[in-house]
Amino acid sequence: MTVTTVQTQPIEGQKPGTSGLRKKTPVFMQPHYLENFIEAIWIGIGGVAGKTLVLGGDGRYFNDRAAQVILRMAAASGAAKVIVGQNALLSTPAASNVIRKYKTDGGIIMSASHNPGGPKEDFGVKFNMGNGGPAPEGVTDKIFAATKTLTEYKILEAQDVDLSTLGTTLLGAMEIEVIDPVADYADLMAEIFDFDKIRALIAGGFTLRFDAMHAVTGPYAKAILEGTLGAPEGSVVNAVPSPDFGGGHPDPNPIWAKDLMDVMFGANAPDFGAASDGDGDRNMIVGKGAYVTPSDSLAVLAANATLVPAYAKGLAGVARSMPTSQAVDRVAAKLGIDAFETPTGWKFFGNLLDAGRCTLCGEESAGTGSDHVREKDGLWAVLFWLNVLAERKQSVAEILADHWAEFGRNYYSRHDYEAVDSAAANALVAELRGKLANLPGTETNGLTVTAADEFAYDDPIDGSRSEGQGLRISTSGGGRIVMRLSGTGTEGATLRVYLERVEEDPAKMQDDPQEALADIIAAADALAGIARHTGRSDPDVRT
Ligand code: VG1
Ligand code: CO
Repeated sequence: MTVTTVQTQPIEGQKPGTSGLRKKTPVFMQPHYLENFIEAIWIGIGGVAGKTLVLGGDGRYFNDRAAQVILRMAAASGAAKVIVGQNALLSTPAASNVIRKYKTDGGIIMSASHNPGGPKEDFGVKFNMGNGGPAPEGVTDKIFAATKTLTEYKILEAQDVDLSTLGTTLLGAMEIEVIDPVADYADLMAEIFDFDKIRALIAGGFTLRFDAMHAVTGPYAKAILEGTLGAPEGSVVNAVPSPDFGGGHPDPNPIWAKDLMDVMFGANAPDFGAASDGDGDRNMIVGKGAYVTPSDSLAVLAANATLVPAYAKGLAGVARSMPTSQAVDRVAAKLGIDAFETPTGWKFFGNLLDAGRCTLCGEESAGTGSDHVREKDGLWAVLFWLNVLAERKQSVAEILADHWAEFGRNYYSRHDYEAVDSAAANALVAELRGKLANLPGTETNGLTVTAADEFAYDDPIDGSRSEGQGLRISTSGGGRIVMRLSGTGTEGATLRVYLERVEEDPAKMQDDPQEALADIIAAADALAGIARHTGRSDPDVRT
């Protein structure tokens, strides 16, 4: 087989965002587009020669084609071996596990995660390091720099590799091992949780519904929830991964997982509902008539962690992204453990997890995880809840109520303004940034601003500094407003407005979050001029 060296030119705009490079699929399918970015990864990681990598994706449109290109490029540049999930499928947490378990040098995950998939929708590529976690900024900066200077890439001339059959083959001199995408992950879950207890819970009549949203967790949830844990067939719905996620938006929140919400708030609701996203790293938890915000979920799991075998000895610490509600901080304070605040994106948790400084971490965007892998993990969070429910023998609503009674309730909501004109969004941020220094002490909508700044993060482990990570404004009454622009969107700009207020009055724990936050919501608009800049009177999504 011959190696061809293809002449190419830098392509603009290949800067990895919050989680890898995400673009519209037709952009990724342009000549050289994928190849350039893969070559830039090889350069950014110091070459792929002699290395062993993992490859998999969430099965979205172009996943199969991209896998063949990546394999031929890895072989052409001298990689020793690539471990591939069967049919090029691996959920993001499963990929993280395989990278770690087989002590590989890293991996490539093909996914645009919660973004829709299809010929006209989104595709993405991300590199994870040997620890199983997303490449840190130091590495993504090198990859981006390489996209701006590269002039050629190497690719092997070869037929497609059969990725549907388990086992080992050769591509040129490179070994390819096709593995069952579910088996290693299922083994890991069995080590972490008390499967006997969960099995007994389900055998006792506890009912559940897991909505895989036509995305990659279907086979994982079927195998574990229905296969191993004995949930009746049909408990996992939309379980077959499809290239366009059944035409849906595989983002597990009350808007995009509305079907599940309707069932859980309907007359014959099961005891427990959950959903996951395109690549399986996000989770939504909902009880009978009780939606659990991701921020609350993190706090509840932290408070109940010792009920799970893997965390029985207690937590080293917890970490949350800056916009995530401070509910988990209150748990950490009570437990006497560290609570870290990091920028948005899972890559910032990696150093803390590697150093053993934190055990659980999470984001308000439906991401929860622990030191078992270096990605957030949707199905893991679901199993964690099931383990807690099996031990506590209470409903989700009761567990939430108990939690708020003990720790107070951090009312929380995120308002997204999607596909906003980029110039308008940037102007909004620039104007608010310019005002921050003068805000403390001023009053808006009856609230006094107590602090305002732009978040920068100094990594306590490697000392690196990440600036420009979101504008945050604290108010009297335990209120907080955070604003930042999304780094995963592929169309215009998405403005995210994160709203929070602490309530400690036991009589006020069951209010509607939008009502409980009304003053904060009004203050956010008054301070930033959201309607004035964007021309929008309402957000597209409220989570
Ligand atoms: C969003 C979320 C962030 C998450 C990221 C990747 O980023 O806010 O918390 O880590 O998506 O999640 P942004 O920059 O759009 O706000 V996933 O499941 O898309 O890998
Ligand atoms: Co995801």
